[in-house]
Amino acid sequence: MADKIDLKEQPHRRLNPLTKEWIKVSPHRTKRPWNGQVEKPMLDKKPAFDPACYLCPGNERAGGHKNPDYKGTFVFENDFAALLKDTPQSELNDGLFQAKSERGLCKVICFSPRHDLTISLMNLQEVTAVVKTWQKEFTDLGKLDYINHVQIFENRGSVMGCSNPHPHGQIWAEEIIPDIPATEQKNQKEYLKKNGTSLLTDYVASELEKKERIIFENDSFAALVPFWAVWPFETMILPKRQMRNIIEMNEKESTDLADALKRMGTRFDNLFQTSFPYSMGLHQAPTDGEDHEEWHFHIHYYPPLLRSATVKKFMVGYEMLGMPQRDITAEGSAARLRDCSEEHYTLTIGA
Ligand code: H2U
Ligand code: ZN
Repeated sequence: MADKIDLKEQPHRRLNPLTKEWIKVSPHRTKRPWNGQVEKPMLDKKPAFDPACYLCPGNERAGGHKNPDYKGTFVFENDFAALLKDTPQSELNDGLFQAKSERGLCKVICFSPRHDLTISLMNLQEVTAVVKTWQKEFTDLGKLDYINHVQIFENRGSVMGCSNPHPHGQIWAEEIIPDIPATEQKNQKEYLKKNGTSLLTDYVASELEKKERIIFENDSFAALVPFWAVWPFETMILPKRQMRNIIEMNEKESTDLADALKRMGTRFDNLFQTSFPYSMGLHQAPTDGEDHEEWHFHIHYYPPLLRSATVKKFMVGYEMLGMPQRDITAEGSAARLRDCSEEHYTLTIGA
């Protein structure tokens, strides 16, 4: 093998140790200077209450349910749940044709009664209330004997297929551990067995030392672009100390997580001066009654945007058939997000 690889100049691939998948990086293609395409900042004002929104307080949802006049967060069982509690256990076992019934339940969480807010525009106390709601749901759902995994997530923006701008997230709680957290678990277990320490606890500590992919930190959390990021502005929020799930956080850590969520959201919105679309979600230890010493909970953000509020990355062609690829490096993306202000653009340009 020749000299040390030049991650800034040479085409290369990087390993994601959580999934054991590779990402191809072509940094030489970004020699042109960054010209963060100038588009008009998005300043459209939404109403604080929308009579046509099925998530606003007091409004009617599908099936005749009426939302209460809620003041903080509000949780309800999804009227079109993808998983049902009373599915009978059954399976198809016919050679290449395999199927199993799935049991679970789905909930929707309104983050705020205000139709016009997002995590980045809510105050710290309001975002802390979202974190506390996640903790309560994780605790309650995790106790159900047929629930072994609780997936908390937020899907935001019309390009992500989310049609309702009212700030909300979802929870899918189910019997099985879905494939992605199951793979992360397998690799965290293997790492623990080999090294005697937790993969992500070691990872966050060495990123904090290296600094080049860190976006910001507070006392309890670090926000970074992972070395193996696939999406141009993919990020992670990781607790600095090992915690298997969000109910291991103390009061201070819960507020610090809210602080990190708000700051991450604000930097994202400021990057292209738009209400930044993404899918984000928590990965935590399963609620299957096992110890899970290997787990270090974390949040993934997967935003689709590449160069501006309207130019998104498509995973097509070679990527659909071969493997994912990116031009801008994780370090370049981290630098851009690091340069973003933590004052929301709509508040500073007089919207
Ligand atoms: P997204 O917009 O993030 O996809 O989620 C909204 C969820 O709200 C969606 O899963 C549910 C949909 O099933 N929903 C209700 O539970 N009741 C309604 O009246 C409309 C939508
Ligand atoms: Zn609404």
